Amino acid sequence: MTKPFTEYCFSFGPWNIHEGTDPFGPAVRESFSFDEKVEFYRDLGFVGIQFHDDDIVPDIDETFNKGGHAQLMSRTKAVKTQIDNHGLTAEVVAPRLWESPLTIDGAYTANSAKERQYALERSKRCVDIANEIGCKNLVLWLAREGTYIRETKSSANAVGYILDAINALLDYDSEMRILIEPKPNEPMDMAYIPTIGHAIGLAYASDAPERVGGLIESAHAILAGLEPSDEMGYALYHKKLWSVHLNDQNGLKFDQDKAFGSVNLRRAFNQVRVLEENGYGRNGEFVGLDVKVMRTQPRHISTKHLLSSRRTFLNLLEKVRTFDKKVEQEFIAARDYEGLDFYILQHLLGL
Ligand code: GLO
Ligand code: MG
Repeated sequence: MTKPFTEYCFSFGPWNIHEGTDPFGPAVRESFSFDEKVEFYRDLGFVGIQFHDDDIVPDIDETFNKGGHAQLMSRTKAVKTQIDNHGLTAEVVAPRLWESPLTIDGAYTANSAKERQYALERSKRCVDIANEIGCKNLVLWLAREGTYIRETKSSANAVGYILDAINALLDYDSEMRILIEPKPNEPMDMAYIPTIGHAIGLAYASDAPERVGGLIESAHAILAGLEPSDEMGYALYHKKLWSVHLNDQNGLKFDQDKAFGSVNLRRAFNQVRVLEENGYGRNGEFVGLDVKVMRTQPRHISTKHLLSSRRTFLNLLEKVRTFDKKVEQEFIAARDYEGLDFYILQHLLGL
């Protein structure tokens, strides 16, 4: 008999503990160093780290130009020892392709061939770093693959460029998996891969469909005007939901990354429900959070959003597991969806 599933593993990224900078104002809290952040994970109930390549090797391009591949690997080895010592795992590594002066016009879809080449080389270095840190999941958040005005690029060619990059990475390492994290806008006006359907289309078109999947962030789905739990269900059906970034979003505005469930508890309940009912986590998938703390929060209590998002997930998991399926089925059989609607609200309110 298979063992009942009892424990989800949680992850977050170092950027989720931050200084409060926004487009209109500077930092309001002193930074925590990476060494300090690593100390927080276990205490907050997390075992996985979502990395960017340059979280592991700061100033990655300069380091590579000066010390070459060996320098990247020696720094990565040191971080591997450090996280091992804390009992932590690298869940994913993502090339940060949106900060370099060479990715101003996009990375894989830049109009300049030289810039596209940089994006690919940087991604290959990221694969090397992922391997060295013991991780087989490469996340591609395609931040600048899109346009501010349509006429600057060809959307059809852009899809081809992204696919070429994915194929080149699949070929570069025959074990690495690629997780595409779609987002419809921000920083771009319009992104080329806005939803999980677009991402999964690319996966099937790639040279190794079994190694290309997706990562769904709640806020990104909401910004696309979609229901995050249905986006998750779509990817789960295709066996391509390999990570999630749970958070919340209050309407169609900038990407807020609010604490999970803090805007719409029922929407959060439905995300936990679709994950739990479709076996998410049973093959080692992490419950990732991508949440920002409010700018107002004093530094010494600027990790509460992580603690509370994780607890909200677990509280809602309890709600999913204690939901009376028999009653649910009775309402469905009678087509009494009004009755079911109210029953759910009562359940969520603990009544
Ligand atoms: C931004 C994205 C970003 C990614 C991260 C991982 O909107 O959600 O935070 O998740 O860079 O690649
Ligand atoms: Mg994210």
